[in-house]
Amino acid sequence: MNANVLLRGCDCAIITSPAALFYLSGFDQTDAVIVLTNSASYYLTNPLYEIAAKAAVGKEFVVKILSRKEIVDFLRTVIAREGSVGVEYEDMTLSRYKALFGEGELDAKDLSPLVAKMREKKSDNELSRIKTAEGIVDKAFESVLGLLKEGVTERQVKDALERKMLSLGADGMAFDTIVAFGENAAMPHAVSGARTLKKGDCVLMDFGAKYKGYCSDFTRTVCFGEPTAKFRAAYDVVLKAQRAAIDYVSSGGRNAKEADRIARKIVDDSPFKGKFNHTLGHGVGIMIHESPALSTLSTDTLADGMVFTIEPGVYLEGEFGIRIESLLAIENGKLTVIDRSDKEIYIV
Ligand SMILES: [Mn+2]
Repeated sequence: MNANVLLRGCDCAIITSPAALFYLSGFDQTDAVIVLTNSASYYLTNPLYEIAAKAAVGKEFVVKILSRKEIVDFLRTVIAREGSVGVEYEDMTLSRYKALFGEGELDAKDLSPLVAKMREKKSDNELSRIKTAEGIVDKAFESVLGLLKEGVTERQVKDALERKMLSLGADGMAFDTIVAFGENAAMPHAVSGARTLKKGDCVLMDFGAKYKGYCSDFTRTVCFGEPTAKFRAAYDVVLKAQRAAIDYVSSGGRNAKEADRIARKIVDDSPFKGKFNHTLGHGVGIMIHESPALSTLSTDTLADGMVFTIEPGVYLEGEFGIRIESLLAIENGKLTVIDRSDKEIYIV
């Protein structure tokens, strides 16, 4: 899908979200704006980025170096000249909208759903960057297991993981790394802190690298010392739920809502009913969370070129949390599991 799709419902598309700027031009930075019309495509940016933008932005764009005020003036002129205009509702602020369109009724079309669709199916080049990013996390995971010793803090393990990802070639983190011990792992998005590791704790690690603009996403939960029977039972349920959802997609199942239902039913038919309290998965690309959605409300169909996670979990307040996350791609009709690390219960 190329940029022209954005002009299907309007004469002029104003693109402002960093993900769409990067997707369309290969270069994003704060304050840049892409303007697409049927006759020309512009990349507007300020003098701070003149040299970088001219080097990085694709040849199909006319790069214009303008002050912030001149960018607004330029956009107002284009808006006045073109018939209908589209903007990204999910990115445009009200103050910017009013500066461009005045105080009248909202009449710009919403391009956000189209922008999400446009980015949903990955090219070979995009897929290869995502695979490289996931290869980095696989290696970082393996390297950090040796650090799990009594008394180490969540924060120390997090720092080690991030240093390892950078040394393996990551350009940065795809999101804030989560390392959570024991009862802290019951919070799906725990913040890593000074909690020290004790015998019997679970260790949940959810992290991702960014490589050439693309994200990876990975979660494993390991045990430090012998786990309880309850933990083992919960781990088995999560792993079974993940395998069932992956089997469904790999055998040609393409309904994202059904994948969620299959995994959730396994948890809900177990003693851990209701303890899988988030969606099954999400698309991954330039952004860590993007289309498609694998959830109870999803209307998405999983199709060729899509990259997405399958990450069921079980979370017991005050006790432990377990999540196992894989990154998957559909390539030429076949499902590829991109992460390679083992998923069987692992006791350090
Ligand atoms: Mn994820």
